[in-house]
Amino acid sequence: MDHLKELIKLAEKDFEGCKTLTELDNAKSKYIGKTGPLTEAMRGLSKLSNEEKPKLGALINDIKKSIEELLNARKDAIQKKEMLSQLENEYIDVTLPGLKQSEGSLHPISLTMNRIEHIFHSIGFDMATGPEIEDDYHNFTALNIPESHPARAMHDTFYINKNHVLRTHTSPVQVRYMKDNEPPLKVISPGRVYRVDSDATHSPMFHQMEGLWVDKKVNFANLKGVVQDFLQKFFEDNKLTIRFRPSFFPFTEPSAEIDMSWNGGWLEIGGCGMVHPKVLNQVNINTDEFQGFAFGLGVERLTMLKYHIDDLRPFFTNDLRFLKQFGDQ
Ligand code: 2U9
Repeated sequence: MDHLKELIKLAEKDFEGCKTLTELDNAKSKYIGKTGPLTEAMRGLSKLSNEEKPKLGALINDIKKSIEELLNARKDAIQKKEMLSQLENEYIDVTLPGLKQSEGSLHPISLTMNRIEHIFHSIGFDMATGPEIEDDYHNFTALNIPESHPARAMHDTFYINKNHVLRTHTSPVQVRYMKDNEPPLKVISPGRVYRVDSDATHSPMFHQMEGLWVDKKVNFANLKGVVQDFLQKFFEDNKLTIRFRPSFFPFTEPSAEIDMSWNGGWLEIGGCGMVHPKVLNQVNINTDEFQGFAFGLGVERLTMLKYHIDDLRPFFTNDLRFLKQFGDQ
């Protein structure tokens, strides 16, 4: 009997040492499991006299009850502790402001391209795109830049192979457009272009937008009107004026650089001219009937002026601190 009473103390000590419910479950089977000492003692009752049987039987039941009480108490304690640590570790401060779902934002160059497309669409221009890998014919020959013409060297071309280049301008898109569409036509071609050039103010990949209007009587005055109208809308400044400075491009004649009024002075912003008759002939447009003008603007340049950015490099380094500033536009 003393031996059985000892079990209560042993179990209490054992249960105290259990840190988890699994440990406690393992400890429990040592005392009140099917092979535990109490079950064994119960089986042994049959060997006892009728007088001893009920006494020992009652004692075994009492011990079992005490051990079960200890077990339940320990179980409660462990569960409480687990709950407290869970509350502590998985604490949520419901008064904290919610985390903002980040939506990303458009790249400033994309914003400018969208603005350009929107403005030209509103004055009746279609938009055309084309391949960035071009053949020699569409990038050069059709634009009155034949083989060995010095302008080819001027363009600092990336060659893919003998006959293919990364387009040095978006003009080949307009060559293709004129082949596929009958005049009159009004089209812009914004897109990536490539030149072997890399320093603080030049990137080997940059963006251009070119415009082309071919009709029976379009002239230099219309060209000036379209470019000025676009720039006024783009910079949201209806006092902005432009001026032309004579220049040379193989694909336009006459040709001019475009300057716009800026901070009390003039700033070069692009080039333009009347499309060279040789270019129109290449795409079977009758130059007795039709003439056209074309212009080209640098998209990075427009973006830098619009958003007051004084360095070209952040456009290409993908630093989120820079890009995030254009989030809500
Ligand atoms: C066709 C015929 C003629 C497009 C033109 C320019 C002048 C020009 C520059 C502006 C800034 C390139 O990105 S930039 O450095 N472009 O100066 N572009 S005339 O003339 C064309 C286009 C297509 C069929």
